[in-house]
Amino acid sequence: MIHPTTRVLAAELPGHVGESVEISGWLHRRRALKSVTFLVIRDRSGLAQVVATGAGPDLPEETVLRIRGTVTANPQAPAGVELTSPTVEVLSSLAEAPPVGLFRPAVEAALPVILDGAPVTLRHPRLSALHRITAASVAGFRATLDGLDFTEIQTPKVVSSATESGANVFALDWFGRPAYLAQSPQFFKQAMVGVFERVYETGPVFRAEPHDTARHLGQYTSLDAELGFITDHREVMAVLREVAAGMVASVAERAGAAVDLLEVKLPEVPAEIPQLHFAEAMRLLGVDEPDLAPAHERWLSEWALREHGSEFLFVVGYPMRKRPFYTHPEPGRPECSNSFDLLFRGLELVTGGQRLHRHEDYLAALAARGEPVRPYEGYLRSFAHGMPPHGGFALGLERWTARLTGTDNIRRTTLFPRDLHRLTP
Ligand code: AMO
Repeated sequence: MIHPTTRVLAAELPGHVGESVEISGWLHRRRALKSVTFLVIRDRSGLAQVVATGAGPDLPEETVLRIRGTVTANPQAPAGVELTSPTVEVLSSLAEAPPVGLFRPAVEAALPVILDGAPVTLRHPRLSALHRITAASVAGFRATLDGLDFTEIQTPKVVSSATESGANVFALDWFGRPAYLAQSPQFFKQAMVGVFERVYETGPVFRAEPHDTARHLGQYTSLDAELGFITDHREVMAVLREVAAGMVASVAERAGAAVDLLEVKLPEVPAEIPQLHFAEAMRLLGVDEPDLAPAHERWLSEWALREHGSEFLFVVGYPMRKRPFYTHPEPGRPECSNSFDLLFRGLELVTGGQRLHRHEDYLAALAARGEPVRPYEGYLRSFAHGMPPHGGFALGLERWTARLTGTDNIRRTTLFPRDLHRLTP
């Protein structure tokens, strides 16, 4: 049973004018004027203003307090109310001052200072707002797929073979046997199509990514979906369109205050997201490469906005040689694949496509790449026992929030980033 609490949240104060109430939170800001002292208290719902006569308690910011006082209307106060005649109780005092002024409207500290001090710096309303948007996005991902009859799964993060490519795996010792941190839930989500037809997973994945860029992490959160009985990759793209729209709607609904605080301009997700074949993209870009460079992604996003008024663009038909072995080729054009990337505001956000589904096609694909079958035996069992045509996608959560909010580096949309240089806090 939840014990009844007398605590009132900052955001609830306007409903309690004239009453004596108790609030609790962190001392966000203390400002002593000649005859009054203002204490701004921060809790999970927002900020509350407390006015004490005289000097008031002399406490450093971030002290944890419980305050009883009278809710008094004051048009000049935030939300039109403040707490007067307060009695202040210290729940926890500080051993150390915060590394940045959490009460300042903007966070001016450099990124390493913010990341080093994450347990404290993330308390800044502008920084926590990013993560509230992330939480609302995940809720939207789940709600959309639940609505489409998908089943949520959880799969191992320690695996016996690489799932994406051999190069960027973290190796570890698993009771004396070689093992790897999972680069994706790819094999498991495909196998579970054989059980549930439609599955999704949200969880950490690991890439031993040697790139020191603003869009790569060693650990990130992958939002994965996979579905069976498709005609081809276009059905997967249609599901992804619903997911993107559901995530945007959920952010508007569940994280409205964060959206307002950060002045986020939420995108329109077109009923049909425009798409471009990889070969056509190369022609437009005037280059001939096996993959899109970051500058190409930015250029193509601008093109989509200009030509189609869309902040989202599907690029389809990537060359098979640049896609993993499980990728389904494009019928009649075997050098291209039934796969896609979704670009959003200049960045690759999602990869997906149709997969091979026949056992013999997997054996042929591995042989063609000179890969042994043995490490994939567990994976291949699904196909030996009958799998429908299927496909799916994975969306990088930190990239999503970064592009949604116009944040320059995905380390800012990660609570505790893990990269080439960072293993703490
Ligand atoms: P892929 O490897 O393209 O596809 O990854 C999918 C999406 O994950 C994000 N991403 C990253 N984000 C942060 N740091 C990284 N190092 C990083 N690497 C990738 C990107 C990318 O679009 N199994 C396939 C998906 C599928 O086909 O279902 C896969 O993992 O947003």
